[in-house]
This record gives sequence, structure tokens and C-alpha cells, in this order.
Amino acid sequence: KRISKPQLNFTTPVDNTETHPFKPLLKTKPNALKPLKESLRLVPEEDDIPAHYPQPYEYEIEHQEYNDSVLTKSTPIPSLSWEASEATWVDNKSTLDAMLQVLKKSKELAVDLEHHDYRTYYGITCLMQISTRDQDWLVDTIALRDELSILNEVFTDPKITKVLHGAFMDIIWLQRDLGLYMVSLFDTYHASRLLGSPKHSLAYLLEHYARFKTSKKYQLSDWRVRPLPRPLLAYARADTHFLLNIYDQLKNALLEKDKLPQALHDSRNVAKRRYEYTSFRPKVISSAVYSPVEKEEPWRSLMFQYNVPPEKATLVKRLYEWRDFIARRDDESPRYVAPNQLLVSLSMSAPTDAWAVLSMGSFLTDHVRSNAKALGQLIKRASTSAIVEKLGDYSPEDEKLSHKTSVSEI
Ligand code: U5P
Repeated sequence: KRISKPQLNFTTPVDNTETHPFKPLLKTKPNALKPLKESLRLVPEEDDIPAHYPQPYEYEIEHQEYNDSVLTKSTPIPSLSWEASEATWVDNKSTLDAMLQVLKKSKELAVDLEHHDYRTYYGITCLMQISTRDQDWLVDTIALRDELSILNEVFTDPKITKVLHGAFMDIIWLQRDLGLYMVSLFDTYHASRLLGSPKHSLAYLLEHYARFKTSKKYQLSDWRVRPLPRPLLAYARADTHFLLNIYDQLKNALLEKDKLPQALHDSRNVAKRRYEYTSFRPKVISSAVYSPVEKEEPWRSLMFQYNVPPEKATLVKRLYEWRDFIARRDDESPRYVAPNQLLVSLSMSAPTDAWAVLSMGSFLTDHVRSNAKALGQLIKRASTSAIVEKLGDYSPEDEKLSHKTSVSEI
């Protein structure tokens, strides 16, 4: 089934141009220790970090205490029966408000997201699963994209613990698409690591702590589809339904081993992560900042992975830049415009006219087909400039040297 692109209906159109640093979507700041205005002040460029807006809840994440219930042992509360319960679908303002009223009264929430990244440049958050001790909700984050900032009332309330598994990308997607942040995050992935479990996936925790078997086969399905088919609804609900009970057990085990402070420290670091556009990302890569592209010369890894000879570097770079330009313009992923394999084939056989591009074989994409002429010209120009560069300073010694450097650089 062909799905129309949901981003065409967004009230704020998608902007892939990166002409300024990422600006937090936050309009009001519930549970603030530092006022909103101060939290949105541009930090000037220094050393290897370009000018940027701060992560607006960084101070609160660092300074707020967790609820006492996180710090003390307690008898694990059993999950609600899987068969006897059903999730509530939330796709309008009134069900959202009703959900929020229940969430406000809870001491802890389990949260998870599903995300789509094939027919979009940056990605789209498609679904948010939320569970309390006695209810599950599935929130349509496409339909409610502009309404969800009210969830900051509970997400940034330090008295309400947010339990997520491996939240490092969820934290990014929440701030990028929905302007949401989390204060008092408990990441069960970090808990599992500190306890030295044999495996750290949610599937393993579900099986080991909740005796619930899942299949990962739905993880990469197209979460933009509406209505979501039953198996996907069930898969999504399972991601949070058992998580608070698992949290109870992990928390007790961490307290027994004196490892709870470390688990909270690691969780705080995840919650503090900041989203930034590729062109404004810090020069030094760290887990504190996430950007769509995190490598200095990403086309070099492509050459390394596919064993492309070094003299093709200019051509691979030009093709990579062409693909990125088209992907941004049409809001598609680079791999939808042309998968790596196709990019490598184009650089290897280097077709220099439309006809040659089109006769490359059966793996052509729509974008490569409709841009065959421009691609032929680009390849011709890149090959010519590579020859000119070579003739300019040719000596056998040089060639050996440049070969060595380009290999070790990768
Ligand atoms: N995801 C991937 N690749 C993976 C695992 C997850 O792209 O190997 C993305 C999917 O978009 C999925 C989202 O919707 O992460 C959340 O995964 P989960 O929380 O359901 O495991």
C-alpha cells in the first residue's frame, strides 16, 4: 500500500536547509528551575563547538532529585494481565487531555517511541507508547504532532519517574519533533548493563523478567500506516506494558549491589543529550550531542566499506553530495534516493551520459533514473577534475604517499 507522506500535512513545513543551529521547539517551560528565556539564549561559538541553543532542561536534569521511591527497595508490582487489558488509542485533543489527567496522578510512567526514517530526511516520530501501573496508551504522534508539548508537565516533573529502555534516540526524537524533554529518567538499558546481564535488549528483559516472548520482526515496519494493523498495535503495547514491573526488579537489584547512583548518573546523561543539525555539530564527537551525520568525511567510510580505489575519492564525494542535496530537497532519506551499493556502482562504472546511467542495470531508483542526464554530467566533470588534479603534481613517489594517507585516514 502506498502511503502519502505525512510531512506534507505538517503545520510547520519540514526545513532541511540547516541555515541556523537547531532551535528548541519549547514555548513554555513547566517545572522550571531556570526560566525559559535564559534556557533559550544562544551560546556563542567557542573552541570546537559552534554557536548553539542549549538543551533547555539540562540544569533541571542535573539538579532535580529523583522521587524517594526510586531510591528505596520495594516489592515489585505485578504487570496487569496482558490478555485482560487493551491499549487506548490517542489521536485527538480530548483523549489526550484525559490521558494527561491520569498521568499526572502516577508516580512512574513507562514510555517508548516508534520512528520512521526512510521516506524523510531527518525522520518522523510516528507513535508514543505510554504505560502506567494500570493502563496502556498508544499516542498518534503524527496526528497530535503540534499538541503534545503539554506532556512536558509530566515528562519534566521530577516526582514522576519516566522509565525507558535504551532512551538515547527517544530523547533526540522527542526534542526534535515534539519539543519534549525528560527530567527523572530511568533507563533500563543502563540498569541492565550495570547488573552485568548476559544481554541488554528489551526482548531479553521481557523474556527474563516478565516471561513474555516478543519478535523483533515488527520493529522496522512502516509505523506511518493508519490504522495500525493489530500485530503492530500489540507489538507496540508490549514495549511499555511490562516495563514498570521490570524497573521494580532492576531497581531492587541495583540497590542491593550499591549501583543505583551510577544507573541514575548514566540515565541523566542520556536525558541531557542535545539534538543538533549536522552543519553545527561540535567538531569532537561525543554522546552528549546527536546529529544526523556524525562523521567528518562520511563518504570515506563508504569507500572503505566497499573497497573503492582511492583515485575514485573525488567522484564518490561528488555523488555523495548530490545524493544528500536531493534527499534534503525532496525530504527523503539518502538511502531512498540511492542506496550505498548504487552509489558505489555509479562511481565504479562512471557512466558519463544519460544513456549509460540508465543502462546500469536493474537496481536504479526513481531519483537516479529521472536525474540520469545531470548525473552523467556530474560524473564526467568529476572524472575530468580528478585527471587534472593527478596531472598537476604527478610523481611516482607522490602517488604511493597519497595512497597511503588516504587509506590511513579512513
Ligand atoms: N530502530 C531502527 N533499527 C533498529 C532498532 C530500532 O531503526 O535496529 C528504530 C525503528 O524506527 C523503531 C524505533 O521504530 O527504533 C524504536 O525501536 P523499539 O523501541 O520499538 O525497539
